[in-house]
Amino acid sequence: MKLKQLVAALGIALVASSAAYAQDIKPRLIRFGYGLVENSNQGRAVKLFAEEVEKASGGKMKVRAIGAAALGSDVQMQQALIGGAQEMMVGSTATLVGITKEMAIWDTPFLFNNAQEADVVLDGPVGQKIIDKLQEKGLVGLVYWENGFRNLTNNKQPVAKLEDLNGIKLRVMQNNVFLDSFKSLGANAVPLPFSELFTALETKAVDGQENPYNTILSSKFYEVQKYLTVTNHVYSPWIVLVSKKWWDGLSKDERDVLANAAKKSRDFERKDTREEAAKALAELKAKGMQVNELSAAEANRMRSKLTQVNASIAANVGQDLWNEVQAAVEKARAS
Ligand code: TK8
Repeated sequence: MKLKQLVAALGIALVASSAAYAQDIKPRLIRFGYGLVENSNQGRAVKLFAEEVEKASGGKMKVRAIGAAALGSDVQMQQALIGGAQEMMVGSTATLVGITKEMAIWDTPFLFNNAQEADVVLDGPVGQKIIDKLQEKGLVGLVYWENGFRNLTNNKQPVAKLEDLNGIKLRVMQNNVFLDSFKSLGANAVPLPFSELFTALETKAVDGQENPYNTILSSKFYEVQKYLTVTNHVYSPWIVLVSKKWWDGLSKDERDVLANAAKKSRDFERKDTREEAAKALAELKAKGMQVNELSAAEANRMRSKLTQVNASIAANVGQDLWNEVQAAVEKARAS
């Protein structure tokens, strides 16, 4: 490097670092809780978020990532955020419905045909509108991540037709839409936090559950579940949340650091999740799971049963919001 270039490079470095220095950022410790294990799509994205926050804050803001529900279930962590005892978390929108009823819109069976539609709608105006509803409850939502399309597993028998679900004790998320949906299919639906699920399957307290391939793999459900039925019955988002109590005390620069890192983590997470999902089914088969697809006729029977919950979702979230989401999906589908 010539001297002139060196001087120029040093100058740029100096300007860049003084810009970082001028930022209004204090030392902060962020306890970030999540439900899955570290070696999962969720764990990897939390790690990336932590790295981005540290980098952008010049090491002042530190994220302590705490997985495997060590800080509690989704519902317990939400309460800790509201009370200000924990700063951040990521979890299913479905477990938030008790706090913000509008979140139930994302539980609509077969709302999205593919992940691209989900991205457009979740990241668009109506997705933001629903995120904004969290504020009055003491939560700030930053971004939606992909949990994914949910599929059914159980340990009793292959589910090839609707009647095969009769009497199967099926764990569902703590959410009335899921409870009603699976009751209407004839299953004996039992709400349980995710943190208790593996043990419940292992001890046969429940026979089955439903989650995306990624989770069935990372949570090792294949060790305690024999049958997997490809149902893709709903697309589940995750949402990255911040305690509003804590957020209100942050500077604009600090909030920007978190918001930018959250967007980076979202893009990373969706890509990672989709790559993993594309390989996960083959891996689950290799681990010994018996996988079946539904015939078109049976898939339709299940679909028409499941979509019977639509009217009650619309009533709960409000007809206007329901219509707005439907319109956004149609627009995304047409584009
Ligand atoms: C993880 C949960 C999980 C969800 C569930 O905390 O409970 O089945 O799919 O991802 O949010």
